[in-house]
Order: sequence, then structure tokens, then C-alpha cells
Amino acid sequence: MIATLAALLLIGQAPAAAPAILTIKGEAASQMLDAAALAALPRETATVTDHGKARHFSGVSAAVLLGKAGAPSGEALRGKALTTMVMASGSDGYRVAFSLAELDPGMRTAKVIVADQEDGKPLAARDGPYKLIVEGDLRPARSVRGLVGLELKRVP
Ligand SMILES: Nc1nc2c(c(=O)[nH]1)N[C@H]1C(S)=C(S)[C@@H](COP(=O)(O)O)O[C@H]1N2
Ligand SMILES: [Mo]
Repeated sequence: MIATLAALLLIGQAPAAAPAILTIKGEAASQMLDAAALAALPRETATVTDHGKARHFSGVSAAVLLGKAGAPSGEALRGKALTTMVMASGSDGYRVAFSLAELDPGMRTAKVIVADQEDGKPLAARDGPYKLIVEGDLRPARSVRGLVGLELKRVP
């Protein structure tokens, strides 16, 4: 009893690390990706300027991940599909809304990736295990730390 209470207290005091599972939610299909599943996908690099300093990240293109949940890309991203939104969520509840087209490498040169490494090493605990990296932004406000999910949402 005492031991159980002590264990619960210890768990309660442990730092709330973001889970290493990424959920990609679409209308029809959802995917839960762990570190191994992510590591099996093609890799991309992205560079952002953070407080005047360049930072180099690598990971998987957000468009590739969204494609696994049924999102159209490239030439197929036209017409009604251009009204699709993507909600990116962090483990702390921080959320950023994008349009699907903003994340498409066939539409824009600035890359958006789900990074799992910075300078070839796993992300720092404060950033990771996954961080959304939005190239080209003047402020890093849309680069969601502790990314836990990307969700496709159709605007009614
Ligand atoms: N999960 C999460 N990500 C976040 C935020 C946050 O509060 N929670 N703040 C954003 C804002 S407003 C900024 S400016 C940058 C700051 O990140 P940095 O301290 O690593 O530069 O993180 C962005 N990503
Ligand atoms: Mo910010």
C-alpha cells in the first residue's frame, strides 16, 4: 500500500515527456507511427532561423505522412482538396492550423517536415521526440515542439 502510493507519487513527479507515437488522422484512414515506422520513410532536411541562428533538422516530409492518411498531393491537390486544413498538435495542447497546400512540396519550395533529429542527433527533450519544422517562417511560432499529431480537416 505504502509502496504503491510512493510509486504513484514518483510517477506524478516524473517530467511529462511527449510520447514517441505520432498520430496521422484522415477522414477514412488513421495511422499511428512509432520511431521505427518513421525511420523507414524517406528523409528530408529543413533549416530554420531561430533567434538569428541557423538550425538544421531532418525527418520526414509532412506531405508524405499525410499521404498515408489519404491526403492528395502534387497534381491531385486541386479544386475542393484545396479547402483541406491540417491541425498540428503538441503534447502540451499547443495547436497550429495549416492549409494542406502549404505543406505540399509540389506547391511550395519551403519544406515542412516532422523532424526527429537536429544536427544528426535525436531532438532535445524540450523539442522532441518530434517537432514540426516550418521552413521560411520569420518566427518559429508554427514549429510545434513535442508534436503528437497531424489531423486532416475538411472545411465545411
Ligand atoms: N508545443 C509547443 N510548441 C511551440 C510553442 C508552444 O507553446 N508549445 N510555442 C511556439 C512559439 S510561439 C515559439 S516562438 C517557438 C519557440 O521555440 P524555441 O524556444 O525553441 O525557439 O515554439 C513554438 N512551438
Ligand atoms: Mo513565439
